[in-house]
Amino acid sequence: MASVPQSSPITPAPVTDTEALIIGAGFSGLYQLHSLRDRLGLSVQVLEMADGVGGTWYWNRYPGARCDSESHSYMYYFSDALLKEWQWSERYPGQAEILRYLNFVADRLDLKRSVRFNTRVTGARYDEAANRWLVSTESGEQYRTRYLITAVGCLSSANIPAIPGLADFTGRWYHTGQWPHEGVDFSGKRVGLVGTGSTGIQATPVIAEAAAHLTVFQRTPNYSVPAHNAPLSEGFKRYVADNSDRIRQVMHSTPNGHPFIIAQRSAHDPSEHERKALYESAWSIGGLRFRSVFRDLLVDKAANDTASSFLKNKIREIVKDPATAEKLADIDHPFAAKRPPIDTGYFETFNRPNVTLVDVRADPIERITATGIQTGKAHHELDVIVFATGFDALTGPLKKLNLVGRGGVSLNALWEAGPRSYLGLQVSGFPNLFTLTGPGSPSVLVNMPVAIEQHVDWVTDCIAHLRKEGIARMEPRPEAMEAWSQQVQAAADATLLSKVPHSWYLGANVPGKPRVFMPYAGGMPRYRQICQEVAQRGYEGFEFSR
Ligand code: NA7
Repeated sequence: MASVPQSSPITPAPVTDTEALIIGAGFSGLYQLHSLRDRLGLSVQVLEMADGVGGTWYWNRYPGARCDSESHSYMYYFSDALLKEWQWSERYPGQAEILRYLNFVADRLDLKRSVRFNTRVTGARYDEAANRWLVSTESGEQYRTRYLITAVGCLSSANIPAIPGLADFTGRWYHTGQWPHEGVDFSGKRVGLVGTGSTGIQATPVIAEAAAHLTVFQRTPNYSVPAHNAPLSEGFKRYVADNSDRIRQVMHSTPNGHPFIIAQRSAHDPSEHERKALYESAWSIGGLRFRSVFRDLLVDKAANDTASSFLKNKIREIVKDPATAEKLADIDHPFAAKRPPIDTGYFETFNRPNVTLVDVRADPIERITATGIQTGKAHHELDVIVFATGFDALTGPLKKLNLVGRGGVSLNALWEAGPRSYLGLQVSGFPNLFTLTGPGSPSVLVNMPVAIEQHVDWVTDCIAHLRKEGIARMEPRPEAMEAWSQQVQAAADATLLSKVPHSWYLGANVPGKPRVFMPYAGGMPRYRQICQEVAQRGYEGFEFSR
């Protein structure tokens, strides 16, 4: 019999005090750290569960991982010095280059000394009497902070589908958002890839090159526009270096924060012949710019139909087998009403002899077996399964933090019917908690660094204001939060975005998740203006206490 241990005195874990605590060391956490520590002079602790900086770009190392924003817009614009010192190599930055960039910034601004790596936050509770947040970590550390800032990203909680039998699979399986650092050797392997969102569309051509055979399991077919990725010319690099003010100004003026202007014309304006020529030209330029060819593609279904039929015809032109082409082109939602992917040879990949497409909407996956995937009609023998099945977007990463606010109310309980926030920045009942790129802010609908810089600058100015005025506590009034939630819904309803029932913007990709449109679709300039006006009117809608 094991001896009963003598009762030993329980030593409470020492508590580390800090003025601000930031969770996450990706794009937003790093800039927030710099702003609070180096501009306002606060003591700041960042907690990061990875062993390096990078956030999304630390985890998403799957084959073909690349940003869909053009490289010269996917960087910080707050510092001319940083802008001058960095040059991208390609039109779209690959994962490894983005990670190098974020490490460059972190080193250049000496940020890593304020980051505790390999530290997963497991809970944070607001202590009302002390007006402090108590943050605990997986390894039992405790932190006490006045300001708690979540910088956990929007797409960082992997959605691994609960398909029966996964535990029986004798091969290897991976989720694209948790990719092994050493990579995966596909040579000689029969690979199954589940999911045809942006990630699946990026990974398919690269895996097909390496694997013996690739079977793509498609539930919802998707549009895709060629990225036309290429090394940047010296001329373009010079243009970027000489025009950063102009590029910043364009990014700040467009609804999606990208460095291109949306045309003023309607898709109904030109003749059919001219419209086709405009789409052809946009197709040859490629990328997310395709959307900017007409102003009304996201608000007018008939206008959108012209784009979607052009893109479906492109699929039929590219894919040689008519049955496969039909499965790929059988798209049931308006173009760009779900996140529009861009690709490098995606549709062309289905012309390879070693690639098969399985339509799991017509023939659903029933289970995973020891040796593959069983659909209703066939068993697909596989050595490796890749889940490109996306994320529990926006709310998933926040829910994992187990935040408990005033009166012991948990955020997870409060958001059971869907997220509610004021400006996507704060939640009523959670004083001094700021949620960078949180649900209710433009976040994933915008080129992320633009959204992040706006949020961080607003939060930094706000904290400076609280300190200057001697305000101890800030949180939104419940009625301001309710009104903003209605504005978020109204902004989505004014577009085609909220009309797609199977979109992750609505939470539809995660079984049981409430269907609430999460990001603010009113555009970044409008959002920026609203936030500015709120601050100028003495932080209208927020409650302060001393
Ligand atoms: P997405 O866009 O959510 O795509 C996930 C894909 O996986 C999509 O095709 C899903 O089909 C599919 N999926 C999810 N669960 C299943 C199951 N159970 N069976 C079959 N297929 C499934 O995630 P991504 O990683 O591609 O992109 C996320 C964002 O990252 C992207 O938008 C960019 O902003 C960067 P569905 O459409 O739900 O029918």
